[in-house]
Amino acid sequence: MESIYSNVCSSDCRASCRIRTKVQNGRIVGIQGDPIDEYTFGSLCAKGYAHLQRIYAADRITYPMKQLGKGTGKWVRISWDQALHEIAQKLIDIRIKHNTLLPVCLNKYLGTVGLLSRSIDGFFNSIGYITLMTGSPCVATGVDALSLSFGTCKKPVPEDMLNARLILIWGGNPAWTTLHQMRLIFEAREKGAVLVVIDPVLSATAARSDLYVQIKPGADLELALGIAKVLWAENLVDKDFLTNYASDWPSFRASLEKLNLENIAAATDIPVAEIVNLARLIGRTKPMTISLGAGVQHTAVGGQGFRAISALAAMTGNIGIPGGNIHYATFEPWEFAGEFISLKPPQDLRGSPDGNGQFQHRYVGTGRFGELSAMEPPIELLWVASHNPVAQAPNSGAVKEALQSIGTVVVADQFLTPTSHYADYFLPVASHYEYEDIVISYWHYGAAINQKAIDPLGESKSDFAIMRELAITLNKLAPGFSTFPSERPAAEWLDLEMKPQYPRLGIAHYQDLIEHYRRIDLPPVPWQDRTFTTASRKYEFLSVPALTEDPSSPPQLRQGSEEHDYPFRLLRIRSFATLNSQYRNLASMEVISEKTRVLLNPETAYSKGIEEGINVKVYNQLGQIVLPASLSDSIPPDVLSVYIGCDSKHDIELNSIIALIDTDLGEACSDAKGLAFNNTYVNLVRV
Ligand SMILES: Nc1nc2c(c(=O)[nH]1)N[C@H]1C(S)=C(S)[C@@H](COP(=O)(O)OP(=O)(O)OC[C@H]3O[C@@H](n4cnc5c(=O)[nH]c(N)nc54)[C@H](O)[C@@H]3O)O[C@H]1N2
Ligand SMILES: Nc1nc2c(c(=O)[nH]1)N[C@H]1C(S)=C(S)[C@@H](COP(=O)(O)OP(=O)(O)OC[C@H]3O[C@@H](n4cnc5c(=O)[nH]c(N)nc54)[C@H](O)[C@@H]3O)O[C@H]1N2
Ligand SMILES: [Mo]
Repeated sequence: MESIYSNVCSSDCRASCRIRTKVQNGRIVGIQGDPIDEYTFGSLCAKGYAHLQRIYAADRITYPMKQLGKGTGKWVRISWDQALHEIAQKLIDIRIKHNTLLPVCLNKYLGTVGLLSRSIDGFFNSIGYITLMTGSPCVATGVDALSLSFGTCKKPVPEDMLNARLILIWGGNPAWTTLHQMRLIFEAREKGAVLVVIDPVLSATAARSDLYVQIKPGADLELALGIAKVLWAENLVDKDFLTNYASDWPSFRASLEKLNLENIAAATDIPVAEIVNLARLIGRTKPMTISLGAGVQHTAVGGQGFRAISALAAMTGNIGIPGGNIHYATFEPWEFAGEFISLKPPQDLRGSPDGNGQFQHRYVGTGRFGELSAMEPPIELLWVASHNPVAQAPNSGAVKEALQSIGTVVVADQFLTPTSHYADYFLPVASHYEYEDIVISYWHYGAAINQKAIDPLGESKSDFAIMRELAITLNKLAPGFSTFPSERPAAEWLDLEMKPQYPRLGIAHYQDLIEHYRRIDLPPVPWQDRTFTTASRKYEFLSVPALTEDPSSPPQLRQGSEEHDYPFRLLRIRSFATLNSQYRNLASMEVISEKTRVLLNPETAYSKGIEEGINVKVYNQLGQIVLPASLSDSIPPDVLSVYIGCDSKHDIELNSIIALIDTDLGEACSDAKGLAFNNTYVNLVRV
């Protein structure tokens, strides 16, 4: 018996590719891109094609387990009944002991962007006010920055890049991370568009550009302001936009006039003549569009950097026009009903109010695991889902310490990750081929159904099923503990959550998505009326004087970089073959991707006596890692770049030497500042 199912990749990736899945006798035998998808045109990335191996991987865990001592590796198989009862009893004991559930902490991120994963938040909302790790290690800084300038973070549809004559890729590597956007970039180039890439590393995308600008890491703010100065000085600005649609232009202009281009050249490592040429290209080639990536916003001044870069689009009138604008991210397609999130704990079990008399969660910013150990009441149970913080959060030493110190750590995942090494319970999660769900892309706004193609492998369950069954167990042991409506089937939840989306998609029920390709009806080009959603209803420039150390002195830029004791800036490079910490365990990926290694400039290597392939120790105040060196002219002499490749045998814990440093923004959209992963400095030595 052979059947074909409609699926969609649920990874946290811009593409959210639709997939056609071939099933024979209950087993998936083929995965291919869905040809009806107008964005992917039926092609998948290397990771998508590897789903088949990932689903049936020998090291996938498909039954619940308990570890006899964190970090011992002594896992024993247990039944779901035992796992759920023991965890439920812990929750009940915590409530009895503390009269509040604040000692329970949830740490969840976007291992899946499927709609049903919101049931995890829903479950915890249904039992009480807990400690919630909030914020985003990813887009929060950038979203806040663009919201400050425009009022709302909006973007054009990906295809609008075809209308651009100049494309600036600033701090992103779409050739590896946004494959289908790269196709559109190539098409735009064929039509005559010029591609400029601004990146400290000559990335796969930079290698395909017309003009590559090698910038000093973290100096994007300075470069953007330098370009803005030249645009103004050479009268390459759109006066209509600046007069009628922007606020604060006179003060922004005045601060530009006081900037010194020589200082900017020193801060960015880009000669004045090159800055002037780039500004002329930007000022004279319209429409121009800018694609902003994770690189700029993972620095301590990333938010201000984003605002300064977006100022270039505003000054040149490239806002609200086809082929213009900023491509970044938007949450606009995610306006679901909020049924899960709005669940409330039982009235009589709310616990005690906080200092302000409010009943609400206690928030801890993303990545700040060190803070968990110092809380009162202390954290006694941590639930990690869709996240691998030991591999991905900064300062993994502090993450491990926190996990070690917490009485009960539950990890829900598909594989034994570095995080689950410090867990007491491992709950096996089904892959997205094993239950029905919905994914809406935050990049191209396509809404796709994910059909259940096969039964969950072994005893694995979707996060939804786990939360639902935990609610049932809890209410059996302590009636009325959770308000989670556990009798409601998943399909009904999906329908309820999707109700506000139906008119936007022109469908009557989410299952209509099996036959139809639909996108949320957002305008292809934002801000066409040039009425912004800021307080002034105008585009708002950043305030340059805010950047000076002494506010009373005339506007000037930070000189060079911040204080640090180590000579090399450390950047992590995402691989085309992995997704954050995922896929590295697959043998098929090891074949196509190289192993993890540190890339360094040959000049640096020579000065340190390091040759190709030998092991080097990369270290700083946080610790050290040892990995093979690889010499590359694509890296500036004062930068080291760790390429995270595939090593099925062992994981290199890069983030053990990544410092926890706040970015300048992120709180408005996510309740926590973003993380400046790229502000880490290190040294290296041959071993
Ligand atoms: N294949 C693959 N695809 C992915 C992911 C993955 O891991 N693998 N992850 C997904 C996720 S979670 C995200 S957030 C997106 C991210 O996707 P992108 O936005 O493309 O981000 P990165 O791949 O991190 O690329 C960042 C680039 O910025 C550069 N950079 C570093 N520091 C600076 C700086 O200070 N200034 C400038 N101008 N550039 C800098 C780096 O050298 C790098 O080339 O990709 C998603 N897609
Ligand atoms: N040094 C450095 N660190 C970084 C970054 C960087 O550029 N440099 N980038 C940051 C960014 S942008 C991001 S977004 C984060 C990403 O960090 P994470 O969110 O930790 O990303 P992943 O490594 O993809 O881990 C997701 C986990 O969820 C699991 N998973 C997949 N599907 C499901 C599911 O349906 N249910 C459950 N329960 N689990 C599931 C996967 O197996 C995997 O273990 O990393 C950040 N960390
Ligand atoms: Mo991300």
